[in-house]
Amino acid sequence: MHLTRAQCEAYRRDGVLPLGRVIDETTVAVAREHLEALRQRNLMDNPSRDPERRSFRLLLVSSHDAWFKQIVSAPAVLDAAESVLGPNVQYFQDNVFYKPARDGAETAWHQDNLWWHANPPHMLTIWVALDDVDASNGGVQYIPGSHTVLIPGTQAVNDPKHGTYHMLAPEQVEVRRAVSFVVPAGHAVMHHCLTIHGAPPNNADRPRRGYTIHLQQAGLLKQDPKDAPLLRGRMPG
Ligand SMILES: O=C(O)CCC(=O)C(=O)O
Repeated sequence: MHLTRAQCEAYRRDGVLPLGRVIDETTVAVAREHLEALRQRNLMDNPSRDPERRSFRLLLVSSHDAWFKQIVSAPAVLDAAESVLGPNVQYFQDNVFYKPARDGAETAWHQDNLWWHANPPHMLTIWVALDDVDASNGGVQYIPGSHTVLIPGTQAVNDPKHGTYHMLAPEQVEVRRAVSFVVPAGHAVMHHCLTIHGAPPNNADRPRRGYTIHLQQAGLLKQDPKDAPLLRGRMPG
């Protein structure tokens, strides 16, 4: 189902919108099995800067396991994206952020367009919970209305896989304005590529697995459709 006018307005105003359920419980259960198989294959890295805490990450999940393409193309995912990006929707990436129980690391505050350089910034993320997620197990926090401008970060991160980049230091963020959501497994939250977001550590006794689908208005990043397939509508030009 496409978003209502009120939901579209809320997304345009806040840069973040809870979507409700996007995949059913059976699909969640199978997704967990597939993720575990990927982890057993040692495909996930752990970019945590804290030696005491872990944060398993895998980029381009569906290129390692094509089963995930069915989540990327789930009608509720594409309907939500189409409602705000327009009729032509193209894949960009799908990633997983797996914070284990008790020692899951934080995600520093950042804006996704730091890496994507989308201009105009017509890209978004649909963050799909594969566990019941809330503030206690490291639910993502967002700063509503922060999606108007890219802020140069001051916190250098040396990512073993992706080199050095600068995320936002907490003092650069209006942390007291942060919002987070209760996101049951199979539900999702959508955010704009400039919305400031981050996540606290997972100190709970249950894991926090988030599967992220990153989508663009078709043709925006000039990628080869072999790597970034069109999911709805047509390519421009
Ligand atoms: O799940 C997380 O901790 C990070 C997710 C994220 O950065 C994103 O969805 O863009």
